[in-house]
Amino acid sequence: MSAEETRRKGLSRRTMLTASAATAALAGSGVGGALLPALGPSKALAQGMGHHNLEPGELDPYYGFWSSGQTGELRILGFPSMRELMRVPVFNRCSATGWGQTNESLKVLTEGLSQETKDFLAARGKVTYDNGDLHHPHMSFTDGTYDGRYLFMNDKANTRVARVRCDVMKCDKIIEVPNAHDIHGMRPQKYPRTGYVFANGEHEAPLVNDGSVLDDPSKYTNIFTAIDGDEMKVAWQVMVSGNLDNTDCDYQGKYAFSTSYNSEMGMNLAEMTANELDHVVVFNLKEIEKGVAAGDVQMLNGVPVIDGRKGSNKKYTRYIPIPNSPHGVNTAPDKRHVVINGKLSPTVSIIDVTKLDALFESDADPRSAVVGEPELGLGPLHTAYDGKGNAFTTLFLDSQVVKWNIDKAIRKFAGEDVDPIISKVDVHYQPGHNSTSMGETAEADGAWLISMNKFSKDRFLNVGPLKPENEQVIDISSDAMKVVHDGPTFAEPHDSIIVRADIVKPSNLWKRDDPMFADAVKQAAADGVDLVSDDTVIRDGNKVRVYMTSLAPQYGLEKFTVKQGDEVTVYVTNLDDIDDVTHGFCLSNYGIAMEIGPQATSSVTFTADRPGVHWFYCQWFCHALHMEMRGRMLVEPRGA
Ligand code: K7E
Ligand code: CUA
Repeated sequence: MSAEETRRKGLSRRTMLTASAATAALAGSGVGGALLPALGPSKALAQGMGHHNLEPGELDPYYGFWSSGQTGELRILGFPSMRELMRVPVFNRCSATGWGQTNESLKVLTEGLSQETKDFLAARGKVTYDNGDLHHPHMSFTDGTYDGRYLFMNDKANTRVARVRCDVMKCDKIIEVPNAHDIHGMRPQKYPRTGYVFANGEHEAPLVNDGSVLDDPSKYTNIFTAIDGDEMKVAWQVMVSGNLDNTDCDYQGKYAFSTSYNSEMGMNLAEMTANELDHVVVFNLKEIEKGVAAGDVQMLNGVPVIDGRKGSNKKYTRYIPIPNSPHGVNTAPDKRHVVINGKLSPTVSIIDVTKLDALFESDADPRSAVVGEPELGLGPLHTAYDGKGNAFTTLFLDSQVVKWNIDKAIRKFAGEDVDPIISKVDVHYQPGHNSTSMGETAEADGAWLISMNKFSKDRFLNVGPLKPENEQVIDISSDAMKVVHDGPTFAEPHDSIIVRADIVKPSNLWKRDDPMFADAVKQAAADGVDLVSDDTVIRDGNKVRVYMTSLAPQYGLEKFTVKQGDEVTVYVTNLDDIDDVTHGFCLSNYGIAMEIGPQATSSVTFTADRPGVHWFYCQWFCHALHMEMRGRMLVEPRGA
């Protein structure tokens, strides 16, 4: 270790805050730096020893995949350092990358929309939505743990589900889910693999929502959807009673679960919270598949819809009464227990999945599957796990995270005099989701917890009436949970997953045969153009296709000429094959900008309706002569 590194360690305020008191005292005297190397920062991190801060140049042991709520993007963090590594635009419009403007992104954003939605948007001069509400990012599973293939995420605002490819960390599919309203809870199947992506329609509405039924809630229904995550197509849907909040599934590949905070099917707050008991819906996947195969469905917007409503008396669903307005549902890494978080009830309810067969096979009392119901505190919303038999539940109203033991809670429920609560820690303030490292998989490692708090109030410098949220990293390697980091963040990270870094293996370069720009390759071939060697302009009536390469610090064309009113498509192929050399194409005063990754092709189409000289330039810093990376679009005036 160099003298400089030793000094940094010794003086680091965070080291002092997070190391043991003895080490901190020594650090203050300048000796701590000598002690710390024995642990080694990376080793300490992997062991959850409280060293969430990294030295410059060190890599995190985990990826964090973060939602951004109403911002509509996916965020990638290094964890536990909480350094934001990347933003992946999904449901939002992105100025930097051109997401929502390039032909490649517009294809992803539009191909999964229904004709009705396309018509609705077209009447507003749009081709896609430009907002989204992304709550729940989750990775695909194989055999009960993350497999590094895909990330799936919901859009509550416009009833969509999206997929991000983990090899390039770009969104490659977005589908609108028909018949459902406002996708909220969403989880991938854990076993044997994903497989299905389960998606909850949160809000109830008439099944055929064409205006023939309006203010008659007795005719409203809710829809649970299973999406084929490989094809990104809806496999089947189930009509259910009560609205649907969050969802999860078991490790057997047999059941999925959805919480319902409004079993009353109420339309206003008083009606929605009237009952002491709401429910969790249990979906029997095999029976539903059989029912679909046997044709016990109605086809609606091209999707088989099965009736699983209360009293439909079929084998598809069971309703387990749960107190009161349950919110999160989280399956434990013990592969057996599922925790339903009470929200308005101070309890969580523990379901034992081995007791579910009896519900379907012998019509046992649905409550017989509940094996524990510990009272934890006020406002339990979401639960995470350490893989050692303990659970961590956020208490929204108490502004706390409570650590409790699953086995003790079950024993208490059976009449034993034990206290399942191990410890509580204050968080700042009002936590929603929490996540543990690998905690929603069978490989939960018990190192770290993140508490995603809805309010930061006084924790940071005041930035005006709109304040950041606050995410707090908590060391859970010992029973006394320790908050080691405050992380201010913009709207609004509901949910996150923390994935061991070795599982995620993104590429450094694009492959020339990537499906993302296959249409550009096809069009070039039709024009007799080789994207990697040709710089040329093809005129096709009033359509003009400009093919241009980019190699730092130059475009293949220093200028191109079109006529006013032409529909112009500019294809830029980035020939650089060095890591991290991304180019841009920004056409000034035309509102156009896009990213072109190394070895990728990106394209954008626009009407050249402003005559004159228009500069285009590279807006992604790529070279010492980046400023010089520019060219001109010459637009001949109409009639010239
Ligand atoms: Cu609790 Cu949308 Cu996951 Cu937010 S939901 S907190
Ligand atoms: Cu190319 Cu900047």
